[in-house]
Amino acid sequence: MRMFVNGRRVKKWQFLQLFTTCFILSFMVFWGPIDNSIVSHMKSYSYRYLINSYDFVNDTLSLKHSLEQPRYPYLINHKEKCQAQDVLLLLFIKTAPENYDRRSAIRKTWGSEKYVRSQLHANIKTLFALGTPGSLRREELQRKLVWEDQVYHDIIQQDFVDSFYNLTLKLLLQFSWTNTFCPHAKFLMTADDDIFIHMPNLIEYLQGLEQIGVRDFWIGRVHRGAPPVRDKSSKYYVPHEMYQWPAYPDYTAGAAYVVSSDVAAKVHEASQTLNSSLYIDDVFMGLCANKMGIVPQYHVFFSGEGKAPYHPCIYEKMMTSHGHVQDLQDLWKEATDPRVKNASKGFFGQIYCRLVKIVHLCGLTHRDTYPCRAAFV
Ligand SMILES: *[C@@H]1O[C@H](CO)[C@@H](O)[C@H](O)[C@H]1NC(C)=O
Ligand SMILES: *[C@@H]1O[C@H](CO)[C@@H](O)[C@H](O)[C@H]1NC(C)=O
Ligand SMILES: *[C@@H]1O[C@H](CO)[C@@H](O)[C@H](O)[C@H]1NC(C)=O
Ligand SMILES: CC(=O)N[C@H]1CO[C@H](CO)[C@@H](O)[C@@H]1O
Repeated sequence: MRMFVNGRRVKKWQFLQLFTTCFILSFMVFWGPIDNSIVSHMKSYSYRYLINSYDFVNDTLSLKHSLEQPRYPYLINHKEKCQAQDVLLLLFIKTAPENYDRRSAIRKTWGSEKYVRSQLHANIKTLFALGTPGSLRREELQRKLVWEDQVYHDIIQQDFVDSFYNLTLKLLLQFSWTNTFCPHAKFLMTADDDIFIHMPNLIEYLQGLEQIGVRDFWIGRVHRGAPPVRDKSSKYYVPHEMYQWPAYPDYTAGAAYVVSSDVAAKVHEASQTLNSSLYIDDVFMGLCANKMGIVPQYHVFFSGEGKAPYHPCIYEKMMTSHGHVQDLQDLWKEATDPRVKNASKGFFGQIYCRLVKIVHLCGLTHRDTYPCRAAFV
């Protein structure tokens, strides 16, 4: 790039880079000793520029040999799942052995391959990613899982203990399964089992992207310049030895994100070379992508922690919403009803929906779902 810009531009650019670096350094020096969460956010946000543009992170976290990556055998597998088919989307749902009810609700709603085929005219493959039960009722739970799989044929299980601190192993499972058994799926999505996905909206969106042959595609709710949690009492605590910088590279919330097949392949490649002891799976995925030079895109209708407001004007645009267990089936019925589109029809419908979205998304009491700017797209 630089070779093609003229001399004055180069100086200006270099000056800008120097200025930014000084600004960041001064920030780190003056604010360094003060440690509270606002400061650490501001510090990390300024640091983000460095983290995203240099590759010292991958150098430090790289393994000497890729054989060092832990490998766990499959206990339940479906090698044939993707074979000889044009697959638009491979959908991996991260679930725990005891969450039978959640899987059951997902199979009846947004995870249904049959619904997507018959109503949306697309091929998706839905799989549940699992480790082994860690509790006392281990053998009983495992037996139930095997039965469940004999009925639905949609469980992929590896021989590691299913726990929060093993989520990165589950991430490795998903990317390595995709790489081995389903590299031809146009898109890979990974989602939590307490999420709602508006399949009609998502499939329509992905079909549009497939037509233009999108590459380097990675979308979700992006965390920019997020600082590692250094508070030992937090579930997300990460010790300094595990990750030494004040910010993570930009990454998408693990609740739900989508990547194109080329990104899935690159992330898999990188995941074989990085130390996977960092147990926050979405951050680890961000490190892999960062190593391959892939940056995430923010989609305003991928939710964060919170639930989307219940309203037809929202359903018309929503992609994902977080925290749905009891209400999943009702929400599915309501949000995918074809009459939802009527609310925003015509000139007045559009004004009405704009106002509804502003009220729901831009108010002070608004919880963490879609950002205010989602009301204006
Ligand atoms: C992760 O899985 C491995 C392999 O089963 C197990 O030895 C380890 O205890 C698990 N870690 C946690 C924190 O559950
Ligand atoms: C990975 O990093 C951890 C520190 O977080 C370290 O203890 C471990 O030895 C590293 N593993 C490898 C294989 O380098
Ligand atoms: C919504 O629109 C459809 C046509 O798109 C129409 O058949 C239906 O009656 C409308 N429903 C309501 C409640 O207005
Ligand atoms: C050790 C290691 O793999 N370092 C890599 C970090 O990323 C840069 C750019 O992608 C590579 O050139 C290094 O080899």
